[in-house]
Amino acid sequence: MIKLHGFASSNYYNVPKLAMMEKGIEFEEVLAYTGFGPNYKPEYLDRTPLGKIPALETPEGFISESRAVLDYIERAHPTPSLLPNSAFGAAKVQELSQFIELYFELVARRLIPNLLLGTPPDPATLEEFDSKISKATGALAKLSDFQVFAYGDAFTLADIAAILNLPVVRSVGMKFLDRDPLSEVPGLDDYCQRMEERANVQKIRADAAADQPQFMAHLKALYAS
Ligand SMILES: N[C@@H](CCC(=O)N[C@@H](CS)C(=O)NCC(=O)O)C(=O)O
Repeated sequence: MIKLHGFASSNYYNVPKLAMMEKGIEFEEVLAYTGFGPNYKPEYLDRTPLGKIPALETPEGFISESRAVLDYIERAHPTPSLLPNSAFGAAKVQELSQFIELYFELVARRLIPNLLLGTPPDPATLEEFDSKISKATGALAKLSDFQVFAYGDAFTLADIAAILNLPVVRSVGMKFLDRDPLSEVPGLDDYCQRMEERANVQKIRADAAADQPQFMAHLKALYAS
């Protein structure tokens, strides 16, 4: 059986997890936190070379990088597909997914340590977050109107990217700028509400909430040693 290594409060871990749940693939979850090295599961560096979560264990070996993991899942288990049939549609879904990851998630990620630890962010980093997110927010409406799904008339990888990566942008904005930087995106609030009603998304959220205390305890123990 396929094994997914990582932890439930990681958004990147949840990308292949949600994809496999939506496809009805059976898989085993193997708990592994970040911080692989001399003090914690050093063997993982042979499985996920930069020590990133997630890693997918397949009968042929390990795959890291969520984008590659998704590609494997889609090819190994083509139905139900999480990509439109047409070449153009599939590319548009990948375009939107990559847009969200590069211009939202990776920008917000720099402030996640502040969010987790409750420390004040570096003012220059916060200013950069504000200006980059406001530019990306204006552009997002050109890629999706967020009517029904993020792209087209079915649930796709673009929905997975949106559901799992946009909330952290909101959390960073609310915490450090006192406003939701995504509130102006037409259709997005209703779309997010609809997506949160999906059973698999609710399971992802519940698992993430349940993992949070253990993840924080892991970080404390790892970085205190
Ligand atoms: N590009 C990677 C990013 C994965 C990533 O950054 N995962 C986080 C957990 S949410 C992580 O492993 N952080 C620890 C680190 O970067 O050393 C992917 O798409 O899988």
